[in-house]
Amino acid sequence: MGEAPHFWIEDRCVDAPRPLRAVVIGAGISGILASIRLPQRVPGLSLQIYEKNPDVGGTWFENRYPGCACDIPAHTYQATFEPNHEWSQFYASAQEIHRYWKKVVAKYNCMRHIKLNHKIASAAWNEAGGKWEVQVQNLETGETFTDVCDVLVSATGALNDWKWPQIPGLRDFKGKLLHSAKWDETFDWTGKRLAVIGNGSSGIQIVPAVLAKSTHIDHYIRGRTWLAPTFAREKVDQMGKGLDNFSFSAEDISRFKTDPDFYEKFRKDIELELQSVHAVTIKGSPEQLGAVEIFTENMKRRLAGKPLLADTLLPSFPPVCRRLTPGPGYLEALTDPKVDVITNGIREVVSDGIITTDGEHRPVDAIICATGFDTTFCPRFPITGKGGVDLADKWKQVPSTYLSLATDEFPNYFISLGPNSALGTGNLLLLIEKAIDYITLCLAKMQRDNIRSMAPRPDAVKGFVEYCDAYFQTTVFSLDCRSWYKGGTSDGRVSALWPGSSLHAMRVLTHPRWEDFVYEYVNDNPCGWLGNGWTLEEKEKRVRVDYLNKDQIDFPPVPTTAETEAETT
Ligand code: N01
Repeated sequence: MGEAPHFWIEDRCVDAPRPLRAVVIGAGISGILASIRLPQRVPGLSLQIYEKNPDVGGTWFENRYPGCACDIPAHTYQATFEPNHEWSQFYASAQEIHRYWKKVVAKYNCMRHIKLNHKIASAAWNEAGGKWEVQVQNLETGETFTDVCDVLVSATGALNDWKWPQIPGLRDFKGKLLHSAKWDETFDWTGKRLAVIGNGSSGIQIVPAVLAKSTHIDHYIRGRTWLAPTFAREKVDQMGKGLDNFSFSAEDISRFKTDPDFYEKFRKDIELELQSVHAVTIKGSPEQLGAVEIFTENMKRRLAGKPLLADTLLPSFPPVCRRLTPGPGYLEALTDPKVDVITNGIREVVSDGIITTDGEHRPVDAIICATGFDTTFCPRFPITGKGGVDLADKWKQVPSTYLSLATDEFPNYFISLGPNSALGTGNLLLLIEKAIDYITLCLAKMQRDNIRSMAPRPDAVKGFVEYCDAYFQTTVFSLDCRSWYKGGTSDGRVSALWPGSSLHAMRVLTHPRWEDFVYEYVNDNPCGWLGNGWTLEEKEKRVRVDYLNKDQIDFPPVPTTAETEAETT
């Protein structure tokens, strides 16, 4: 007698989808897209999305600081399948973006999958059961319960964990203390002296927005930064009288709504421009070297009111090393007599203001910290994978992933906007859509192939980490500038960005390389995917032969006589 067979016939049809339950953490843009795409493409999926906030929208719900807007053109910052014909501004405000995503949620009835005011306390992989056990806290009742699921998707966003800056005495300040990401909307800065700390993308939006009503602004900038010329400048100018201070006129919006060709052309022209600048990220490229000249000229022109400021602001590091923003109105605001740009370091905060390292004391009524987020990718709740390995420990030195989407030792765990997923140039929303698409493909494979668990192979993770490190050496991101791309350091590892262009990411994520994963099968049966020799249609007595429909046959091209003759001569 030979060995006993290592497989057996499963009681399932070959095309019966394996029942799956997925939990998604967060209902920002990633979570909303997951709530649409996962049920669309994964048959019979049981899906639950938990959102800690009382509303959907993530970043665009939470960030309410004055001037908060998207510094990427609105027509390229929307879902591909849900073009908005009503954007009122070239750079849409946070409120308008939030309204857009609320509309998407209503249209696709996403709320049937979303529970608001629910926060994840912990998640642990149960190896024996092949399930995630997720502790969820209902923030309204305080009750905690366990949700058991096959697949866990983290859609918490990379820029969500805001933090106070490490400045001595900050808590001793007796005036109003604010953080850009935790804005107090009752705060009225009319007639107040303000300190704005930080010149990242948030500080750059806040300064011009608070200028008019305040009496004075001390703008503390620790490092220099490049400001980009406006994206699609020609397009903006072509809107002629329509684009006043980046707002579309009623006529423009009416044309967007009634003239589909005009809308499509506008949208694609801007997308094309956004997707055509990757070369500027490469060290020493003509585009990178040219950018220095173009950006310098542009910044000097905008700083004409206080020309000496150019010496204070123009960086020695190359453009794009830190995140680039056009910052409409920012440089112009710095030239206002009401604004002082202070480059001396902050020594301490005292009860009525700020003292810099040169000993100067500047009293203010309010301090606005536009000082950013914790971008170390350390998970905000305990999450343990195979053998109890803790993700926070695993990622302490290097947040290692496979394509930013998953990591070894964490089966059935997927991430949208994980480490090495952000973009220095290009279209981030497209990339989020692609990441969600990739996750749907993985879930569909698990259903089809009767897979209990899948995780990237350790060597695939190692390979991606090494690829990232080698790739970034060719780019300006690895040069000497302090940036959240490098976890807030000047010389650290580039842990936030995708290693390539936005179009490169699209191509990579379109076709999963299934050989880069390890699999375990339901019942440990490696042939379970073959089922019991039946299809569902046969079992349910509803056999169809639609495969003979003309639209389902892949007719091969027939060579023309000329082509045939050319081949034979
Ligand atoms: O944060 P940041 P952010 N003392 O980390 C300074 C996205 N976003 O909130 O450069 C003094 O970029 C710090 O100084 P330095 C976007 O991806 C998008 O502005 O480290 N200063 C820096 O100037 C963006 O990149 C939009 O020397 C201190 C600033 O604070 C990301 O969010 C709009 C300090 C922090 O800059 C983060 O931007 C806004 C200290 N102790 C944001 N600590 C869109 O429009 C920190 N700083 C899409």
